[in-house]
Amino acid sequence: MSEQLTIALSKGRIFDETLPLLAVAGIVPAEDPEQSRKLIIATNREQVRLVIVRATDVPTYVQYGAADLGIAGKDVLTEHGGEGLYQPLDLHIARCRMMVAVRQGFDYQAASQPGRRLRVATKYPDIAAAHFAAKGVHVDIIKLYGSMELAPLVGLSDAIVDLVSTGGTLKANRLEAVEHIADISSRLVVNKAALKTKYALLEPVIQAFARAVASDT
Ligand code: PRT
Ligand code: MG
Repeated sequence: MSEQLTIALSKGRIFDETLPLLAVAGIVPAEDPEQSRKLIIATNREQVRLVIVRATDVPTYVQYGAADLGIAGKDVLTEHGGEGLYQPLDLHIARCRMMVAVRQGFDYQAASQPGRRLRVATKYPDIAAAHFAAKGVHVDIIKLYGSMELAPLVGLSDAIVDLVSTGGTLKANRLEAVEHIADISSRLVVNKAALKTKYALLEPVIQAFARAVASDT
């Protein structure tokens, strides 16, 4: 049996922005995951297949070797911890910013003074906790799985820690960004064991991605 290369990707912006990079590596998916219900997608190359998973699950599939490589946001990777993963490349795709945001007019300065406790809703409890700990601000973190923007509007939290790209979602919900935590982009992640055992298959793909990124920046 010939060796297989399995690439973990999430649907949506990461898949869309990865297509041109895959093309440089000579890999073209046989189907569009937005149109198909299939979770395993073949490509033009017999040895290469894609698995379509939730963005937050990409590092887990790669960590356990269910996928040899994958593409995941720095936000997701930081929260996962990166165990078992080699991260050779910043792909500069799916770029956005991790921000603290509050209701427009909310006195964030006063609410984050020493002696106060700030309630923060987020999908990123580790990133949020580390950010406020470094500032010496006491926080209660409320873990959510989506639509963080709603939390301050209905009194669930004082602030949110979330990703901002155009700023349109904050604006539509009368929220404002008050602090920048980190610039975010997506990274190539590779299973550390696969890097050794499947080096001949993996190396050209990693090199092609590196070329595509270099020609784009
Ligand atoms: O959507 P789903 O719940 O399935 O999973 P997901 O949200 O984790 O996946 P997806 O595909 O939406 O995001 C995948 C990755 O894209 C994230 O892990 C980020 O690294 C990156 N990325 C880049 C973003 C954004 N930009 C972004 N704007 N991820 C999410 N957003 C959301 C943000 O959370 C907020 O709700 O878009 C909204 C803000 O957008 P603007 O343009 O209104 O500011
Ligand atoms: Mg999303």
